[in-house]
Amino acid sequence: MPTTTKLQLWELRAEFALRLATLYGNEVPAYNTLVDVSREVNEDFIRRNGQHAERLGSVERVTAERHGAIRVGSPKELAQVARIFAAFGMNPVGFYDLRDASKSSVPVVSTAFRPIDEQELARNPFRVFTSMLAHDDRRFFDEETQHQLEAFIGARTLFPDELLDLADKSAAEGGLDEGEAERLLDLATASFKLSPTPVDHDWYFKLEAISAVAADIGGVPSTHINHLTPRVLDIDDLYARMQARGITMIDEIQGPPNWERPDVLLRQTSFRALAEERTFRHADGGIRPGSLRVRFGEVEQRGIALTEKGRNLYDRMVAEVDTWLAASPAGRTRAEIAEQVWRKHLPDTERELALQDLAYFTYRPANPAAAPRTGSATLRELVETGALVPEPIVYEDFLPRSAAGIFQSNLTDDGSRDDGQAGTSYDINRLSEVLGRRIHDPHELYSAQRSTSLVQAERALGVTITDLPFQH
Ligand code: OOG
Ligand code: NI
Repeated sequence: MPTTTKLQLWELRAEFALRLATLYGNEVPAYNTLVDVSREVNEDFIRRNGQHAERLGSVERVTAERHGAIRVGSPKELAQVARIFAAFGMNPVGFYDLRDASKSSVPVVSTAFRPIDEQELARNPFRVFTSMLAHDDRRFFDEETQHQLEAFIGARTLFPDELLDLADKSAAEGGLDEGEAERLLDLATASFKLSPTPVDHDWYFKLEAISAVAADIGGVPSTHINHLTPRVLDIDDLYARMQARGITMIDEIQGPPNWERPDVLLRQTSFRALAEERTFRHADGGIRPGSLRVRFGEVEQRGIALTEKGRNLYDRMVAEVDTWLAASPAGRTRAEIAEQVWRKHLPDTERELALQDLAYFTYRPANPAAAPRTGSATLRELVETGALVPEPIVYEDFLPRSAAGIFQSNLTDDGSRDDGQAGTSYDINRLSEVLGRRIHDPHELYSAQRSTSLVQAERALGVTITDLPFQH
């Protein structure tokens, strides 16, 4: 019998990410510039920082690392997307409500599909931020528009049955043989390609007046990658280099400020991509060329994942920056204020972030001779004597406020919303039902990783850790 090689989920995922990058680079050439500049930034950072540069991920991982963003129109489409990503070992994690995180009109709720276990993340961390249009939210859409959206979106097929069947098979069997893998990759990549089908002019611009995001989702007959985001080790350097090349970046880097202390969570920035040519079908029956400008280039720098306690502190600091900024004389920037607020509240070492239960770490037994002989010890003792070394866990998720900021700063127009109306209520459970699978809570994933490492550490050192600042 001929033997065929089976491709594992992570191999399929890595290949899928590469094919999407090729596709997107052909469609949006500025993306290739961004990738080149990101590579230069990372190489220089590694040259300057040596081994320490790999503290938050190996050079191989960071160089290959991307996140994508896609947008779909209905619960049915979102459930199909979940089946496709499962074929690549990507599971839904986290719930983001961008309707409330933004003052302009961004009528979507989102999750991210990504690998969830440590080994899978290390092999290839490809993740895709996935948004679903809240077409039934009365703050944005009146009853007539809701029904028109349902009819338009209900009539289209984003993903062929063959793709969905192959995807289910890959997920069930943990991969596919070469021939089927090739077919899966072809079909999956093609479904995110920009469609040449003419766009219905009046329908598209009716939606655009309400929300450019709604038009991008519900005004066209297919879906496409909105952006692909490389990871850099120094986003301030990237920002400066892109501007030096004449590319206008958005005003601010979203997320935590620049400082020399440990980086936490996620810093992101973006630029508007050029207008792209599309053809439009007009009310007079004519088909004529025009252009749309909906895609953008984004880049990010990842830091350490914050615990719930750390995240609450982060949210309080963001609020403090807002208040302070509003009361400040013109000319003071958010970044300057943020840096001061951060210095006031956040400890300056990884060790204190770990011991005060502000950020997630795993604990590596390093020097068993330093461990106490008494059979029990506090985490602080073990870390301070060098018996255990905390290693940071990278933040693998997103930030709703930054996501809203990115959406918003790349729109030409705020659109319209009527906050006098009640919104449709969505939460992680309702979206899990839509997906037909449970959306993981990011905190549970990070904290399980920390617990596992502590259990192993206790065993390796032969001690029980008392006084843990958190449950495990
Ligand atoms: C998603 C925007 C959010 C991020 O990195 O926070 C996002 C979109 O534009 O569809 O990608
Ligand atoms: Ni993004």
